[in-house]
Amino acid sequence: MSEFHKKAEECSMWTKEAGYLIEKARALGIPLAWDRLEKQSPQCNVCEMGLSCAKCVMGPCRIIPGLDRDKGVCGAGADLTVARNFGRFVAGGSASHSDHGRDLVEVLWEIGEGKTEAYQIKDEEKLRRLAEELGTDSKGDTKTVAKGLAERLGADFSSFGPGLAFLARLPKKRLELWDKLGIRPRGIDREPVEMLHRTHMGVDCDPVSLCLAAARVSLSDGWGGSMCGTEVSDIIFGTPKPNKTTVNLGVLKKDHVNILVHGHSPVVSEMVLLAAKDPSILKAAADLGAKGINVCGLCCTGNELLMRQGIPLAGNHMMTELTMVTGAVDAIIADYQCIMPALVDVAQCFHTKFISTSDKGHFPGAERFHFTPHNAKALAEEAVMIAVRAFGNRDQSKVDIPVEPVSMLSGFSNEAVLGALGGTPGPLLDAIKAGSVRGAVGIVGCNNPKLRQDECHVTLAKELIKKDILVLVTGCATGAMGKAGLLLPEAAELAGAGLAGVCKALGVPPVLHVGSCVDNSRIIHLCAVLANALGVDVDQLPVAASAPEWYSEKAAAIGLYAVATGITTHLGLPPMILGSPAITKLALEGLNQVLGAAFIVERDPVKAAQLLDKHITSKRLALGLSAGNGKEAAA
Ligand code: XCC
Ligand code: SF4
Repeated sequence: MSEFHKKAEECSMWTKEAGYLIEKARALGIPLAWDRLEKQSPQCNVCEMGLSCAKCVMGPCRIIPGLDRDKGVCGAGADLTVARNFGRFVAGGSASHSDHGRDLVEVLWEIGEGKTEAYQIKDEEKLRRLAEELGTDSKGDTKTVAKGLAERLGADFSSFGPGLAFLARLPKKRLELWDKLGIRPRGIDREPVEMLHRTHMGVDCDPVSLCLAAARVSLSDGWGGSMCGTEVSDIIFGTPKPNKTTVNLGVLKKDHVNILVHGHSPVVSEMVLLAAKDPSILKAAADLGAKGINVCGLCCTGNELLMRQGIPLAGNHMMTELTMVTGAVDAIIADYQCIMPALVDVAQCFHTKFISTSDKGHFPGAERFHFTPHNAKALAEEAVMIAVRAFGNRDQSKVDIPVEPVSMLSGFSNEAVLGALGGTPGPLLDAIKAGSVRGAVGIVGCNNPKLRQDECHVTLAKELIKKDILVLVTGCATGAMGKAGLLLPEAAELAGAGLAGVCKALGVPPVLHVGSCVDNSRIIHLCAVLANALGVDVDQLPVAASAPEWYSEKAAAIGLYAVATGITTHLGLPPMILGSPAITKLALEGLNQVLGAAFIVERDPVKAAQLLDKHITSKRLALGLSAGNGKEAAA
């Protein structure tokens, strides 16, 4: 047994390469997230329950009913404290996605104004199609159409616009329900700001009202900011088409300059990719002995490049620190979100340069650039040159890339999926009706060091496809599925007979990669398309969502907008709401009566798959369809 395999075997981590690199980091005295988690443990139980509050300086308060501390100084009890905390948590996630979406709309506007040369319209057809859908000029010259569309979407961020443009995609019944509940989102910026206001001491003191407001905030993200992010990114950088690429740490190349792009925005990473093809920069790399410049992705900006350009994915959230422990990473170029501040410290233990690119995301100790649509090209070239020079300082004797890359397919935009089916949702609906595809589950999101890395993602997906449930995957779940080989057509072998047959006929995997975190908007859009085609509301579809290893505020926003859209959502870990039995009950049961969907919390992925299967079966039966997958007898 090789040294690598021995160490990996001994290690308790899920992925072998992670185990190996964690050991290596420990030997070098470099602390990682798992070590810091250990030092933080046991974590504060009051915070975990959502019962601590530091929203004013009469506090901080800990609400501990059993200990005769049932109210904060202001008089807020457990339910209100949990609701206020959860509202702000969701507002944080929504604001992050939506501010990212805004960046794309701004670039589109700059293109329309003729103010940037660096960015162009790659998908003119989608530009015009969207302009027509949203009722802006779709016939003029490209710039006019781009400007008109950008201004229409820009108006959705304010409070005085005509109302969120993409809401027209929803079934009428869902919009009527939102109006009845008062949760139709009004402005993309307005909703999170209003949540900050509502949760100030002495504003909204009704926990249920706050929970409904949180749902409205999340909808401004899913049907607003995130959808802008996805649709406009497609217009500027191209709508994804199926492409073959690779995933895993093994995508790093010992004889190349290795650049990892990290964060979320394609605005920067697409420019880095272009700069890495510049002949003069390639020559500079060759002069230092490099065979080329290898740009790979991390996290969601990695997913963006994977979807559109087939750029290999080096890893997901919990792999980000470890990439540098290979000694092979020359630079990490990062924009915003999910970039652990620890990365700068780890980089300093190696020759790796850490470069930050967003004016919103400062990382002390990093080389700091401020990318704008005007300087993007020049700055990307400068950043890539920093990586090239770092390659010159790399100690090749210390390079240690412990695994080989794994092949995968990416690029399953809704356009690509429906296009492959002849342009209409009909064939997909037929497969669902026939029971060969019994339903679909979107597995989204992060890793969390509290869980065995990737295990929940992979186990859940395998269990679901076995039951003829198609899986759509986004964000950091992608790295997990890819490494496990589930993003290849051959994985159809692991699926039930019905799903396997469909996958083989179409040559697609049973787990389809549909993009980054903001691209969960593709999933809710597809659900709306299917519901409209069937003439039902979204909550009647045999679909569900799952975030088995989630960690971030954004994941909470995604989960909530999925539920508010009518899609029951599984979470591997509970949000910090357990301190309020009333709100917990609302989340797990009550929402079913209100929205036709609710949360399921289950840490064990096998049990979670059973619960999701049960949910899908009940939706099928309610639609008058067979349970499918040989379940008729049981049903
Ligand atoms: Fe972040 Fe989007 Fe989560 Fe990954 S998956 S850890 S949010 S990068 Ni969206
Ligand atoms: Fe305490 Fe109320 Fe202030 Fe929160 S808002 S810190 S519960 S006094």
